[in-house]
Amino acid sequence: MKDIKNPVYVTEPILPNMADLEQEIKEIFETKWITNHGVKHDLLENKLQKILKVPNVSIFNNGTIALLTALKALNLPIGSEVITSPFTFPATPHSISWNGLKPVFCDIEPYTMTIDTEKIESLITNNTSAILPVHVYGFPCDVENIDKIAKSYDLNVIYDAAHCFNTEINGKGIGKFGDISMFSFHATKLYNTFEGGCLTYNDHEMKKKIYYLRNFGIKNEEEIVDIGINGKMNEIQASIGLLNLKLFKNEQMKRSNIKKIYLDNLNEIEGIRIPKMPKNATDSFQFFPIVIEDNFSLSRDQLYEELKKHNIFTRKYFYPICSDYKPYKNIESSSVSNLPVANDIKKRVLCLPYFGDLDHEIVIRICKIIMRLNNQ
Ligand code: T4K
Repeated sequence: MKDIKNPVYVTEPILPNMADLEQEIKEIFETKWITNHGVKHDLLENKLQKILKVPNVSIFNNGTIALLTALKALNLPIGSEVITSPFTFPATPHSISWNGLKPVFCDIEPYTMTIDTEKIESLITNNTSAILPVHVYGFPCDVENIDKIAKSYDLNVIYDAAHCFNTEINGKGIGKFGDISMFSFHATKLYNTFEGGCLTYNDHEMKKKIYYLRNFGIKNEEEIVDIGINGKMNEIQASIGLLNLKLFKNEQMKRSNIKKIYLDNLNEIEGIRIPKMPKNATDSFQFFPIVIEDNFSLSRDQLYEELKKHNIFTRKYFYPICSDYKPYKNIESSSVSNLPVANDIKKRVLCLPYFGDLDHEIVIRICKIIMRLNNQ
């Protein structure tokens, strides 16, 4: 089998056409308006509102600051508990902690790897203020059940939707569920503004609150009305965002072709499970995770190392899980007995290279290597 010469990474960003970007930058240089809610910033917010099919969008300099701001905007009592998934990026529980709130980890279900809604209620106490589920890899959480639980216990719901740009559930933008959702526009995401992110929400009243929080709490030159932060997206980021809006659908189409090749070649391999998108949701094509079962010849870690020898750099998203991190490992909900599924999945999951420009020959080669390793 021919070697893969250049390293293949888990993802590659879409990039705007250089000449188009130069034109955008020229306009910015002419006006000298480079940040603080500029023309391109506002245009991007408007366009995203339509694309994401949501009533309100506020864009940010990155997804983590957006998530911090979402929690702040809801005025959750300091010291109260927020139930979340441990199977996520550090930004999720850290945003809870940075707000003076306490993360409480709930186990995940094994198929979509999102929060197990059957296990949420047993974690609710008098001190619970919110649920922060994660649509991990773009697999939607059980939004209906979460909504029911939140209503019956009067809890807020903030979704970490970092992985599901343009996902719809039953034709509805995924950002319409819960009180607030956060999308990330980081370089590693299907749609990027280099760094960036946004919040989406239904309550129009929230727009002003979030606007102030994003800009130091400044209402006008003489009034500071809230304890805000600097979460503003600058005009270069916004320009990249506007240009990448023209590219992400094509990227999704290219990734869907790559997904087909992976499915055709990996479906038959014993010991490899490929999680499926629920029928009522569209795929964002963010990641391509596989789950290594006991009857595969190698462990996930062995497979990861073997693929590296072939210049294929997969990622163990998400290993370790958040309940393993130093700041969280001693909290009660981090016990392995509370999180059996997350602790099992963290040892089995592997995200394969997945981006539009990935050569189809290389995808086939990756599959063949995996097949050969299983038959050794
Ligand atoms: N919630 C969830 C569930 C998240 O997954 C994330 C971010 C957030 C919240 C927070 O959103 P942001 O504040 O980031 O907007 C990456 C990203 O840094 C992070 O944004 C992302 N999740 C996470 C899943 O992945 P690393 O440390 O794995 O990235 P890195 O630098 O190792 O890059 C991975 C691969 O991507 C590289 O091997 C090659 C490729 N890459 C990366 C960069 C940065 C490029 O081709 N170009 C690039 O510029 O965290």
